[in-house]
Amino acid sequence: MRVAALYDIHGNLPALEAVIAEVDSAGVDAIVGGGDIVWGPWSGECLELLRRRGAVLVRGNCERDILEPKSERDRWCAATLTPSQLELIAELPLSVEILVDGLGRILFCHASPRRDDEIVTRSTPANDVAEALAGTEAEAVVCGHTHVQYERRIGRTRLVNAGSVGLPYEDDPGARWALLGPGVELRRTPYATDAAAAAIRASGLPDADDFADTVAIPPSAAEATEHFEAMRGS
Ligand SMILES: [Mn+2]
Repeated sequence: MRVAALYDIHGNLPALEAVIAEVDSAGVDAIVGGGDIVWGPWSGECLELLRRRGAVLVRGNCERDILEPKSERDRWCAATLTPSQLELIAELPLSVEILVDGLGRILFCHASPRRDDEIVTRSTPANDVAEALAGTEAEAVVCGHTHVQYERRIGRTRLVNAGSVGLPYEDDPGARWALLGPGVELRRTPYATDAAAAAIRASGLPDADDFADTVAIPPSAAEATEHFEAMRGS
């Protein structure tokens, strides 16, 4: 069993299409869509592509936000989804477990096993991470949410952040994801990010410029990690 973990796609269809092409050439048995599939320009199209590919999906905070919209972007994204797509995201589980060759039982969750919006970065103190993982019996946990890839060991648990397909904060542009089994590979898939940014600007997404700027010229992983750790502390 080999699994492609595609997290934080954020409705970026060109990024997802590029990753799926690479997933196909890598040869996997399952695709996991690790939450925050939506909340971007082509949320419905991304959901359909994953659904067509039989992906196993978990819920992120953005699926929750769209179902209980508070911001203009929440409402705009919700309006782009069909009733059946809204029903699909309302039924997603917080986590799923899959047995993967060479890695054992892996728990896939968006942010942490207990919350869809908990911040765990590569520099979060190990004691705090252990608390977030408490009660998890899986050999490995794959998370996302903070859009920076990493791999850590916390006690006996291997913790992998798959990074973000659609909106990575990783110095260089390009989609990030993880290939699992028998090892852990943190992958980068280049795609036409300038063309994607132009299409995002024209999509009608509220605050599209911020989104497009991040796709074209991402912030550094160090900067993003520092920002998230400051949020965690506050
Ligand atoms: Mn998230």
